[in-house]
Amino acid sequence: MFCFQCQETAKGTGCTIKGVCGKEAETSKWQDLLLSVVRGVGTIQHTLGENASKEVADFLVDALFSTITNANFDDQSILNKVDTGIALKKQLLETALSKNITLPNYQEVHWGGEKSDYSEEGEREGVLRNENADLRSLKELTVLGLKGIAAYYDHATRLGETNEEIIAFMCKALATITAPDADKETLLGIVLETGKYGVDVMALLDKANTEAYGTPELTKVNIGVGKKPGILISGHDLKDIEDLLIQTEGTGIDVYTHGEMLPAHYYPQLKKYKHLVGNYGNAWWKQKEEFASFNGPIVFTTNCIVPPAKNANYAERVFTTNSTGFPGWKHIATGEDGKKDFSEVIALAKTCKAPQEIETGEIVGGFAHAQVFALADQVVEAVKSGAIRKFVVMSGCDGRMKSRNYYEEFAKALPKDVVILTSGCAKYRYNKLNLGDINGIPRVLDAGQCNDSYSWAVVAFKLKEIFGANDINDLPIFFNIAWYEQKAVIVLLALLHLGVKNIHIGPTLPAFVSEGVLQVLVDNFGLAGNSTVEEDIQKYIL
Ligand code: FSO
Ligand code: SF4
Repeated sequence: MFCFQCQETAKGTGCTIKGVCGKEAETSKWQDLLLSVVRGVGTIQHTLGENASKEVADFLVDALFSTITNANFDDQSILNKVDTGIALKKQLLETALSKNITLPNYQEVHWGGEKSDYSEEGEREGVLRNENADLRSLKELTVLGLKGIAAYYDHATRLGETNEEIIAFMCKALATITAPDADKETLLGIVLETGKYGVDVMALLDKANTEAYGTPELTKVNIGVGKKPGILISGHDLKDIEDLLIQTEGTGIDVYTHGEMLPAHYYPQLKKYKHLVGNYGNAWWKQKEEFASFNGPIVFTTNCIVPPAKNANYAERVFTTNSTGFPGWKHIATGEDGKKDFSEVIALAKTCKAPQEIETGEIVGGFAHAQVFALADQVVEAVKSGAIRKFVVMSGCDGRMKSRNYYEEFAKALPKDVVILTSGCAKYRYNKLNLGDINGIPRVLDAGQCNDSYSWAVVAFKLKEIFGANDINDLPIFFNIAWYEQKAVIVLLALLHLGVKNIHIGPTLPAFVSEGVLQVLVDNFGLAGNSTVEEDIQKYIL
């Protein structure tokens, strides 16, 4: 196997025996196979020059999403997606034949899809099939960005939003990276264009979430526990938590959010449920301990699964939905009506003890763009008077690496007149530190999930307008982003597309960015890694 798509990749270069995330070599091979089918389907669809059918769009989105780090560890689930893709590819090949359309002569297009060849094809179609490091890097940057787009698109679709242009771009990008002779310039172009569709998909999801559940508002979220049994729901899919809240109403079961589901509390149409009682635990990587003490069922709606220890006491209590999966865990499918039936989860919860308390207090969030605009006068006044010196966007991911202490220490060391703008699970490093406020404006403004990084772009453009700045980069905003998986890749590409320069990413630079490509990103966008807390504060804040 060879996988280097996340920040925790082995030795900072690539996992070759087994994933640091727990992904087995066999699973990695099936994911490589699935991605080659995705490239084949995308290329043919693009060559046909027509809009993808719902089946093709659903396949591409689901397949890409399922290969995100920590999303799906279930070989059978991945292989079922391969089967679906091959069946669709055969239909598309027939369409091309009937219309006399000549298809490119790529392996991914013409491979017949015989089951007996799956293994060999999976081996052949790994990341290292591209020998040139820079071309490989650009192709991977594109596909990793597409994975992020797919995840956000999936959530938006679940709330009824679709966008043919995004799907068409996916196919175009897949066709571009499948071409064995694609040159550096073409590939760099497609990487940057991926960022444009990153902005579009985040805007689509923002619209889907706010139209369905209202505009996020300033909210205090309890981090303690109640006395009733609870269900813990993790991940990003707001439709799933809504279904769960409706079905648990009046049952005597409380619902708690975990990890990236915390922002559900900020939406009026979700926070109205009295039995949505709090947020339990921290970012994804602490789940082994926190799921053990939660005592009740856990529902994963997206990636962020950590394989449980062999003797884990919660393995029987975990359920997956959407593109996620884990061998032996129950998967709850989406019904014809787009809803899920959580009755099995609820029945199990009734037999469980209430969660064990691991902390008490509350955290404040809900500062997506509309809420920040509501405070605009206050914010502008504070900037003009000098009460706010600077904003630091510290969006992104949390993770296991010790070096991530940087972010907690950085937050603590910031002068008291600096405001942190956050989103994604990176916030768990500093959202419980009680960093205070500036004239009533909290020093940590949490917009929501990683996709809500979009809010900070909207806010930045609004500030540019208010202050009459020529360039977004002239504003007193420093971008210090933590990354872990591929949704952070699309957030980064989206920011580059919007013209944000001098973004710092850490705790390490991506292994999939080759030296040559890094140089391009440094030269054109001022992309940089972070240094020590002291140095970075000195250089970029003071
Ligand atoms: Fe992932 Fe990062 Fe959204 Fe976290 S991009 S790791 S769980 O911030 O949040 O999905
Ligand atoms: Fe390694 Fe990350 Fe790939 Fe898992 S997702 S195999 S940890 S690079």
